[in-house]
Order: sequence, then structure tokens, then C-alpha cells
Amino acid sequence: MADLKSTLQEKIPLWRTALQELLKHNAETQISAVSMTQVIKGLRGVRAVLCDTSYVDPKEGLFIRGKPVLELVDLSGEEIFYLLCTGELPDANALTQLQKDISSRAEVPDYVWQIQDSLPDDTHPMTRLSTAMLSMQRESVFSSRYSSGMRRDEHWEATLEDALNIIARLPVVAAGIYRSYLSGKPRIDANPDLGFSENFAHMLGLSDPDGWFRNFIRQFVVVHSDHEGANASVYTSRIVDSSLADLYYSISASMNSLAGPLHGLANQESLKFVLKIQAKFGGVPSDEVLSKYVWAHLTAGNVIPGFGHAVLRYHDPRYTALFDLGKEYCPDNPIFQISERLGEIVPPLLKKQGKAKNPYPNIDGISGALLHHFGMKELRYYTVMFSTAQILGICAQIIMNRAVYSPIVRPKSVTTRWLQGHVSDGIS
Ligand code: CMX
Repeated sequence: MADLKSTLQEKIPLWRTALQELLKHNAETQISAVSMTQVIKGLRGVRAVLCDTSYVDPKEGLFIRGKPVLELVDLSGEEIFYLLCTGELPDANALTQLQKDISSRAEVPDYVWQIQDSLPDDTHPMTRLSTAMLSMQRESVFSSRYSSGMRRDEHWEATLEDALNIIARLPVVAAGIYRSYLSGKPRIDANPDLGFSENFAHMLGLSDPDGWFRNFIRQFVVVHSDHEGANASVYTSRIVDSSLADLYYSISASMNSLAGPLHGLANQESLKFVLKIQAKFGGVPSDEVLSKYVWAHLTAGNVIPGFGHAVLRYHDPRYTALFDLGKEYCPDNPIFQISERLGEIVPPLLKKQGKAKNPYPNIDGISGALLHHFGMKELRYYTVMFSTAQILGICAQIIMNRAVYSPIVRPKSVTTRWLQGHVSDGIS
């Protein structure tokens, strides 16, 4: 099989033709209607974004390029990136070539660390990550080639260059942030013989005598790598990219969106909730005590972090993957046990409250328990872990967008007055 770039070169004309054909014969075909509720309540369920890298089925959860995520959890970061980009897995040669290419690009410029050193100590790690990404924008191949008059059909190639540089550097930056500003230890250099996930685990520097942490990170990366194109962080990156701002701007923007507590910060918030329970009850409370506590929290108007979802309506297979690892690696850890009990106790309570459309735990309701078990006690760092894995999907989606010439995103907004007029005109 050919390397990543040649495979993309082969496939891109086919993707372009497929979309042109769809438009030629169905330009006015309606695929989704938009209700008043959807306009006022976050466009939930409106089918308006094209994404071929992955699909979230409300019942079965995440499919990456048509394959259920639970069949993919043992893939390396490079394999999942190749799959996201092309729809195929690389053969051994293509994989080795991609790994070598990425590891040859892992040098992070000094100015990135100088900027990091100048930030106040209490800067949130997500702010650090986003700042690092934005500070490297001056290195964008897309941006510099665009200024020199790059042809439109070459946009994806320049984006691929940016993607490979970012995929090489971001784990180094993310792990460096952890070491320097959270655990107060010196940075660990990347090992050129290790791939994306293993290198990230290595550079974080947590004790890993059995290789379990490395295995956990491998699965963590796969399950966080992509989740369709319209979740808040990924869609943010795609909107930014649609103006032909480059991947650095786009990914930095995605990080700012992921940093919200209803989205990627939920892994931090979820573990905070679990630790509060452990401290309050001096360990793992009984189911009865836990139910009362959760119900009081809910009826006081709070959300239960790590539960619910905007698209999923059943169990999240990404939760299942990490939960199963927890069962294997740390069944007796009280933090894991509280998370496990919450996974049982919260859904009936959310159902009883009758608001959440999905009462089940999501990925952010379990990832923190494992990170904590493996020695990462700095909760504020957890969303950085999510973001570092998520760049694989964002890069793949944006390479595709440039390949098929996705135009600038610009839906139409309406005023409240227009909506009122629309209703009173009786038009529906
Ligand atoms: N705890 C309490 N209430 C919840 C809830 C939860 N876990 N999940 C949903 N609800 C509430 C909503 O706040 C909303 O209440 P209002 O009508 O008073 O505004 C109502 O139930 C309906 O919400 P929904 O349609 O089921 O959910 P949304 O699509 O609006 O929001 C999400 C989805 C994820 C933001 C929401 O479930 C939530 O806030 N969960 C907790 C935070 C979380 O875990 N986020 C991570 C999600 C995964 C990710 O993106 O990383």
C-alpha cells in the first residue's frame, strides 16, 4: 500500500467527484428541516455538516470510518490518523514511513517554552496548550504557501504538512506543560523510536512498571481521536479553517471550545465531583447514601459532569472501553469504585428528574478515574489529554475539507422578531 500522501492523492479526486455528482443531481434536495426548538436550543439534531471521518449513532455510539470504535482501541495513533484520513489502515511499510516522518518533525521551537515560562503560574493548562499552538502559527506551511499564491488544489497538501508538524509537536508540548508546570519536574525528550501514543505516555513520565499506562494511553488516544464534525470543539476548528485560516489557528480555537465544562473540561469536573464524594464520606459510600447525595446535587440545579450527551441516547462505547480497562487495572481503587457506582446510580436519578435526554455516563465520566489511578493527580491537566488525542481527528477532517474545497461557513441568523413574525404569519 502507498504512503499517506499518495493514498490521499489517489482518493481525493474520487471524493471531489462524489460530491460534484451529488450536487449535480440533487442540489435542492432537503435533508433536514429546522424547528423553532432547534434554533433556540443549540441546533441539536440539525443535519447540516459533512463529515466522513466518523459517525455517532445515537444508540451504538462512535464509528470511525464505518468501524465500531471498540474494534479499533488497540490501534496506534498513527494507524488511527491514517484510517481517519483515508478510510483504510496502513500496511507495515506505510505505517513505518508515517511514524518516521512524524518523529522527524518533533522538535519544538525554543520560543514556545519561553512564552510558556512567561505565563503566570495559575494559568490553566488548556490556556497554555492553546497559547502554544497559536504561538507556532508563524510556522504554518499553508499560510506561507498561500501568501506566495498556492493553487487551490494544493491546499490539502499544505494542510497535510501542517498536520504532520502539529501531530509531531503537540504531544511534546502537552507533556512538557505537564512536567514543567504541573508536576514541577524537568521535561522528558521524545524518543524517536516510539509512536504518537507511546511517546506521549513516555514524555509524561509517570511510573509504568507493567506497561499498563502506555496501553491505557493508546486506547485513550483512539477513543478521543474523533467524534463527528459538529461537536463544539471540532466544529469550531472547522469554522475557523473555512476562512482559510490555517490549522494552527483552527486547532487553537478548538482547544478554547474544548475547555468549557459542558464539553472537554467535563473530565476534570467529573473527577472533582468524585473526589468530593470520597472526601465527604471518607471512602466509597453505600449506594443509598450516594443516591441521596446525587439527588440533592441535581435538585439544587447542578449538572452531573460526565453524564449525558447531545447526540448519544444510549451507553457510550468510549466509556465502555475505558471502564473495562479500569476493571482490569484498578478494580479496588476507591476513585474507580465511586465512578463505577455513579455509573449505576446516576442514570435512574436523571431519568427520575426527567430532563436529560441521555442519562448514561459519557467518556468524561471515567477517563479521570484512570488518569488519577496512574498517578496523574493534577485534575486541571485532564482536558489537555483529551485535546492532544483529538487533534488526530481535527487534522483529518480539515485535510478533507481543503481537499474537497469546503467553502467558508456562513449559515443565516434570524432575529427574535423575525421568529415572532414567522409564527404569526402562520408560515411553518
Ligand atoms: N446532569 C444534569 N442535567 C443534565 C445532564 C446532566 N449530566 N445532562 C443534561 N441535563 C439537562 C440539561 O442541562 C438540560 O436542562 P435544561 O432544560 O434545564 O437546560 C436538559 O437536561 C436537557 O439536556 P439534553 O438535551 O439532554 O442535553 P444537551 O444536548 O443540551 O447537553 C450535555 C448535552 C453533554 C452538555 C449535557 O448532557 C451536560 O451538561 N452533561 C454534563 C457535562 C458533560 O458531561 N459534558 C461532556 C459531554 C461529552 C463531551 O462533549 O466531551
